Amino acid sequence: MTLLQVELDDKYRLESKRIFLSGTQALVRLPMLQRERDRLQGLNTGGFISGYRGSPLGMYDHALWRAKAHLQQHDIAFVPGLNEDLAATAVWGSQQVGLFPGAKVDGVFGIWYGKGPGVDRSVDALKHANAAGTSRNGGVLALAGDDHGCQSSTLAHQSEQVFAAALIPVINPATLQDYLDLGLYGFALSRFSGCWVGFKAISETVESSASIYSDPERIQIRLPEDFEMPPGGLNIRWPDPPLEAEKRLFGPKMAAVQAFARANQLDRVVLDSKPARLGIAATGKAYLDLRQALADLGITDKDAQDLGLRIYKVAMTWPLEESGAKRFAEGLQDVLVVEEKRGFIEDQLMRILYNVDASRRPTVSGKRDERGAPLLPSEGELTPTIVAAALVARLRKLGHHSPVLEQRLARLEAFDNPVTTSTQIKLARTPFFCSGCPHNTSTRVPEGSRAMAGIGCHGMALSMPTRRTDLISHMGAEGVNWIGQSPFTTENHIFQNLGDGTYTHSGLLALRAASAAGINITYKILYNDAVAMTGGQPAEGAFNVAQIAHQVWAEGVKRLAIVSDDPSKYPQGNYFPQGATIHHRRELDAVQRELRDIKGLTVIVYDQTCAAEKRRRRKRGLYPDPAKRAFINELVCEGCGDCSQASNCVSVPPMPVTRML
Ligand SMILES: Cc1ncc(C[n+]2csc(CCOP(=O)(O)OP(=O)(O)O)c2C)c(N)n1
Repeated sequence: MTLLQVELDDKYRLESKRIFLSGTQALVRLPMLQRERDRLQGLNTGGFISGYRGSPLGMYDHALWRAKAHLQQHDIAFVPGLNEDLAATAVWGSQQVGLFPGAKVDGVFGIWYGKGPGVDRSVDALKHANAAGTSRNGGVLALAGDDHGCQSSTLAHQSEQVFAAALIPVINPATLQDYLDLGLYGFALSRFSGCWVGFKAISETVESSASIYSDPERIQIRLPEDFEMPPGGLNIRWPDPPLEAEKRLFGPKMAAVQAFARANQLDRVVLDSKPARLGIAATGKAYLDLRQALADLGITDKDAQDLGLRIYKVAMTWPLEESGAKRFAEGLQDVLVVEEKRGFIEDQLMRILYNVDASRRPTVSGKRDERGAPLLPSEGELTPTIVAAALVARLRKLGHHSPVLEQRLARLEAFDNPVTTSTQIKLARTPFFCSGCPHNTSTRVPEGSRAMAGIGCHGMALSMPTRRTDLISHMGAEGVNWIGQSPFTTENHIFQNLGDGTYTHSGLLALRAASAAGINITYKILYNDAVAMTGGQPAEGAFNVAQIAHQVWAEGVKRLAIVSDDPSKYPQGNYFPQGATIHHRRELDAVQRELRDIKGLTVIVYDQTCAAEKRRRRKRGLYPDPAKRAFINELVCEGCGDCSQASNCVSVPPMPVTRML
């Protein structure tokens, strides 16, 4: 047997039909597939991608940069946004191509991406763009990186309700194959209905890898035959009075979404029984939890049919397609909705079924059962065992008492929640700065002061008692809570940490707000020359320290200090604003003591490159190796641990005394 010729780039070569890739890579492949489909249909389209990084879509930009040549071949432009809402506006712009003469393409399909809080902060842009609509040969997918488990966020996120508030239909894919298939359906839905289409990307899926089929012709898209397109269509136009846009959105655009989902059966019964009595509707990752729960309970498809189960895999979670939902519920006694976070499908299903003849209407449970008792939690994440418990409870309610199922469930639950004894040690693995991280030094505050944290790696100071750093806000509002606190406290002053990535994204405005409000605050702009927490991307525009210094100077700072590990590197002359002073980091404490006593807005720009970035750059020969290295002399070390404390560095542990004796 000859081995297959396999190359790393196969995932982006359209000739390869079965490919192994990660979720992030699938989202890079998707627009290429769309371009290829268009080409096969004689359409000369282009693609436009913009958004802002943040887990679980933290590495999407990296993957897009790496695939640059492939994207270019497919006429796809990637322009990272300065922040999410500006990126959304740029993608809106991609739909405006063709409104005026000069268009070089038949249409531009767009992808917007953002982490959950990025969706939140972009709602104004999303509402405007969705009301305006997409172009006929364009279409937009809005990727929402939702961190359901709050693994890397300040809040757990779910974007469905936000999209629905903007009347943006939502697709919730369960697998990587769904990413490609439903992604293509999503573009088609967007073109047909004139709506943007929300597309969920949660860590479990986007960070997984799979071998999937990728073929531009795999999906056969049907245009609805039972929908009458209004004169003038549903796509973007200009001029477009707001109330007409609203009428179009509420009326025919929403109807078109339903018609498209109906014609293409986006939501499908994937398992049925004759007769069926318990229906389970599930979506996204929760659908996989359900399948795992069935497997863990030892329920095969045949057993499921004997039990009278019907499973409905919902792909478009909003607006829930009504005819399919009614067909699914027909003849059932009971419906269980399995979805992660707040109930979303459940409420819609209740509404859809409410007016169905009461004698033919099943009870619906999900987050709660029919008596209002909690069933599936909204908080945290679901697990197959949690779903298994809900399933067994519903079967019990239908009169199916199976000792075997109960026993299996008890085993699963025991496995999930092992008994803890008092002798067990509870270990928490808290995050910490990398060795050599500038935040080890920069986040110190002088005796008698405290600091507030911001979004970014430096936020880890929150868990370090020596840093006297408490409270955090969302990205771009750093320090602004002090405007509301300071009039009512005897505390005179606060330090506020702000990463250079966040400063560029939105933080400059927070600083302006502090200046306008006249509060006593010292911003510490932590210039580590990287958006470190999301993977070391450059901040958009790549401002250097001097540019930032001039920008904040113009905001009316009362005192500006530049602190660096190497102050000698700056050019002489008017490199920094006239009033700025330059210091070695050894002087940080003294500088902070001075600035905290000055009334109004003061700023320190702390300049030291991210340690992980230095390592990366050194490997590529782009950063000098240090000429000087520090060692602990074991012969004279007394193991007091002072150096460990002072450096705050995880690589500088005290010497064990026994070794020295
Ligand atoms: C609105 C929003 N978008 C994206 C993120 C994801 N995010 C978390 S930390 C971070 C980077 C912060 O970088 P920087 O301010 O430079 O601080 P550093 O990590 O370098 O210390 C980003 C983009 C977020 N939390 N909120």
